[in-house]
Amino acid sequence: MCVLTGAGISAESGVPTFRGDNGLWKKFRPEELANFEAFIRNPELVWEWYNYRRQLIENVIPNPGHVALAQIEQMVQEFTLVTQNVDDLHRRAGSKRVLELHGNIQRSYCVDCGARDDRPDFTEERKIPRCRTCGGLIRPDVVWFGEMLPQEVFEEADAAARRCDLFLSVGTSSIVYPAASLPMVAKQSGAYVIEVNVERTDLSGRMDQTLIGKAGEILPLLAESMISNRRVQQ
Ligand code: BV8
Ligand code: ZN
Repeated sequence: MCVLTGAGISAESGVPTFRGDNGLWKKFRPEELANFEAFIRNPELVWEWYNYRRQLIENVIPNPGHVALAQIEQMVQEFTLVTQNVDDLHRRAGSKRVLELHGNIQRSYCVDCGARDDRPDFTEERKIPRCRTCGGLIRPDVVWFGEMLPQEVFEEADAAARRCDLFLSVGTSSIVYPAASLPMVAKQSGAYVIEVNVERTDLSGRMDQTLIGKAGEILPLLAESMISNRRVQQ
């Protein structure tokens, strides 16, 4: 079983999605913020946006959708969780193994020497954190548009999609590639592909099933039915 999640699974925790009505991209467009050139051009603005999101994420908790996936991980032998989210909520919900395709907002590194710098906040350094080793610019450890995904992580996600028999695509608009290629990679490899979303997406027509509803409501039902199934088998 392989599950791909997007911003929609964190929506019920209070984390705005990217493209929804109150979406993160509403105020700014991805091109203005989530790319390296924008960062070099205006590091203050980009850090302002990431600090805002870090603070927001610090004050939210995982929701029943995250918890359900952590429960399902315990019950399914071959289970791989792949996320596009950078909010760390799957790990905080108890998921043991999370493939983070787009990095993690809690981590940062130096653009010059690559040194990790996971200080919780950089307020003491005004707005632009500098590397303590070489004085280079510190950036969030997330994958921006035009940047390669962490190669091993994506290869592991791709392999999991190819070998699974059930693929869930949860809370993603299926717009951003190469993450959005995974559901069809799974389908072409013979998996049954189910989408969980509050609305249809570009890929809905190619899914085996689209369950319209909130991840925080649908995933706990799936987990409960798996738990009661196990009780019946014992
Ligand atoms: C790449 C991290 C190879 C940062 C993000 C030109 C040059 C280079 C590449 C491209 C190019 N043109 C296009 C591309 C490819 C590009 C791309 O896909 N662009 C799109 C916009 C067309 N991809 C890339 O650049 C990737 N790299 O291709 O490298 C390469 C390299 C060089 C040259 C050529 C090729 C890198 C992409 C990663 C970008 N980083 N985030 C950060 O977070 O700040 S993307 C961002 O979008 C997030 O990661 C997010 O996860 C992701 C996808 O969005 P979603 O998660 O789906 O969120 P969204 O708001 O869109 O949707 C939420 C969904 O949830 C909705 O459907 C909603 O209905 C639903 N929902 C809401 N509530 C609920 C719910 N569902 C269930 N329950 C609910 N309660
Ligand atoms: Zn450095």
